[in-house]
Amino acid sequence: ATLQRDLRHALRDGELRLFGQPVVDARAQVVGQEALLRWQHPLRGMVSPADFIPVAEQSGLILPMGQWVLRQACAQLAAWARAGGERAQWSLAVNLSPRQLRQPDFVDTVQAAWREAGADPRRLKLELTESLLLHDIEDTITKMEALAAQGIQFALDDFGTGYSSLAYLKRLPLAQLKIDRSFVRDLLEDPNDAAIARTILQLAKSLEMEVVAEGVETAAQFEALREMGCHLFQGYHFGRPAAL
Ligand code: G
Ligand code: G
Ligand code: MN
Ligand code: NA
Repeated sequence: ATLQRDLRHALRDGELRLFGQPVVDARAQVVGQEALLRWQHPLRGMVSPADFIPVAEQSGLILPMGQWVLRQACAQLAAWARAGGERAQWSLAVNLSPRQLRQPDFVDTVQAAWREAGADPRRLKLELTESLLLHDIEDTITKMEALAAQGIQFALDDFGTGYSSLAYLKRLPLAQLKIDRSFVRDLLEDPNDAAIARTILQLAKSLEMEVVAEGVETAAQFEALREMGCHLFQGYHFGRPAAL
């Protein structure tokens, strides 16, 4: 309850921060960032979203908070574009809660965010989790298609841990699957995890989607995934979440 009250203040008093974690290609060159929310609490210190997102979801605060993240991310994209150089080419991925997508005005909200910031929507990625597929799938597809028509790309986060039906996977306008880090962790020791990673890569290839391997912590994991044909990577081996 105090967390919920504090969270309301956090939004009002500007205690939220947007961190970023690099996404790299097969040459380990940075091609973008994933935006990760942080809460700089005056007494508790840096609070992880794992602790406050569930509270925000329950209270509905996730909606104004998610809107803040979207605006902040679009402002960051516009700033990179103005600065020029390699950053101007970077994409920025934003994590969405299923509740945000269920808002009737979600498409308009996202469009307003990139328009008002002057960001290129083709650099904006939206990350969804499979739990989203539990809700009105037709409505979800309609909204995703409207945003995809603006140039925005979608990624399915934590892939392999949820409820994805392959029938739905084919119907969603997804640009990327993100292999959950639980499969990457023991990739070199556990043949089952290696088989899952290979299967996701094959599936993505036939569906013409990109794959991002998450949670890459060692050069050996990077090498193994590259040999499997993975093109995009994220993890502590390349960079930890840091202030954007
Ligand atoms: O950054 P960290 O590992 O602490 O993130 C924990 C979880 O919080 C991850 O599942 C991540 O996707 C989620 N998360 C981070 N930032 C956001 C955000 O802006 N919105 C939502 N809905 N989830 C986020
Ligand atoms: O659920 P999602 O994939 O959005 O979660 C992203 C979070 O995963 C990041 O905020 C970060 O804290 C965590 N993360 C990123 N890279 C690594 C990694 O290499 N190892 C571990 N253990 N966690 C990571
Ligand atoms: Mn994510
Ligand atoms: Na993930």
